[in-house]
Amino acid sequence: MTFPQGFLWGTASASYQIEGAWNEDGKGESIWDRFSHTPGKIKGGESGDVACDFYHRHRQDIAIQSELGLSAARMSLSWPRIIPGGHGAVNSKGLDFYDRVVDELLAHHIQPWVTLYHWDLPQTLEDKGGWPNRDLAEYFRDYASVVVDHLGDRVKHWMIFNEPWVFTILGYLAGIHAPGRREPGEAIRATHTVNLAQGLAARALRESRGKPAMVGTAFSMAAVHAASDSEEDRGAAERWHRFSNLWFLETVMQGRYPEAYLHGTMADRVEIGPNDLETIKAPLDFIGINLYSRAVVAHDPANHHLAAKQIRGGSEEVTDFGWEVVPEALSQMVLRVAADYPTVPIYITENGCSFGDGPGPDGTVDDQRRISFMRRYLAELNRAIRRGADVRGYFTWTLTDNFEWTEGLHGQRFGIVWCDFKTQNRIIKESGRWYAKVARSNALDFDPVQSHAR
Ligand code: IFM
Repeated sequence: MTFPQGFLWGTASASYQIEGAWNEDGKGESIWDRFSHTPGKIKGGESGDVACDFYHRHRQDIAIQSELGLSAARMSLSWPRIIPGGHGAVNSKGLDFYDRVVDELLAHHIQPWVTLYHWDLPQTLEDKGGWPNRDLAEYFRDYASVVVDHLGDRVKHWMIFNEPWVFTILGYLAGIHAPGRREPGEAIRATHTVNLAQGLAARALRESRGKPAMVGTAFSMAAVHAASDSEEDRGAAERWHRFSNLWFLETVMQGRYPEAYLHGTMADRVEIGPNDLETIKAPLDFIGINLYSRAVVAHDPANHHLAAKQIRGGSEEVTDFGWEVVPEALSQMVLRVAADYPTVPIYITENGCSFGDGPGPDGTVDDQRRISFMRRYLAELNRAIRRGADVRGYFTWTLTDNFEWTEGLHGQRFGIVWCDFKTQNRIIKESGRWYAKVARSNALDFDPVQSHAR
């Protein structure tokens, strides 16, 4: 199975999950610093204070990416490292760090794909109300301008947000991610501010003094499967799809909220200003899809908004996180997005799995389950491409095992490179070596029988 010429192969990462150096060189506190320093929030009381120490070890990690023959690296910037107070004064040492990382990637012929925001909001802005506060949209636009003015001469591919649905809903509704609030009304308001911020930042990135930028966002997506064939369950699945997959995509592409509610609209729930939808609409140059699994959804009259609930899928094969392994979810999702936006290129900005396999007696990490997972998901991606989807690259989550949010450092290992968090020693896993072969040959050796052997 070959991939289109020029197809990009990379890994994805996020500032808080790998950088460490949480209070070095003038960096401000982020909501994830505050959250992980609050007892009881993170498994084992761990934090990203040091994480993979990428702040000091980025040269080594970029050398590994180069050794693997990868052509692109997705990374995110820490807003409080660059603007410690969220808006206003810029910390030049923060920008210097990202200069070093971008220059090192380019020196290894690896394209930097930069995400502006992967969840580490400056705590000062949370103190002003966080994402439910509309003012944040403009602060975010200003941050985007600072960043693109500085890096835009070298960075050509930008993602505005990583998984806007996840950080608004888990952060402000479910309360299991920073800032840990459980306020349903505020959560929906947060989604509106983030949509405004997305539109404003897209313009800021395009107005940069540098060369033209390609602008997208990395959306969390899961193919939604109805719990049964009943009309009610199918309706619920469609509403779930619109809310969880399209809430930030249809807005930016078309300037309207998807019709996800059983009764009423977004405008009945949040005040939408007269020009808001115009501001929000800023069609993206590419669509980033982060996909790990599927969602199985049933009708639920107790949910007054979506009248839907996610239920257990029941697949036997799951990752250590308990996420169902459903490779066809990737082709289904890609083909659906491609059908909705046939002229917009798609990139898989995240896909991967958590399996805890560690070093064996010979020192190697033989993570065959990860290889099996990746091979089957990539085969499905290849199938979607053959059916006409314009997919131009794949970023596996992630390079090194890292800080997996509430699961801490040791809870879930997603890396193709083992990280010993005590010694900071790295070992390229067998999956990393396998992925390197795929990237180098731009092709997948797919044997359906072997690929199911676990
Ligand atoms: O680690 C996360 C990442 O930050 C966002 N997408 C999902 C990954 C695995 O949970």
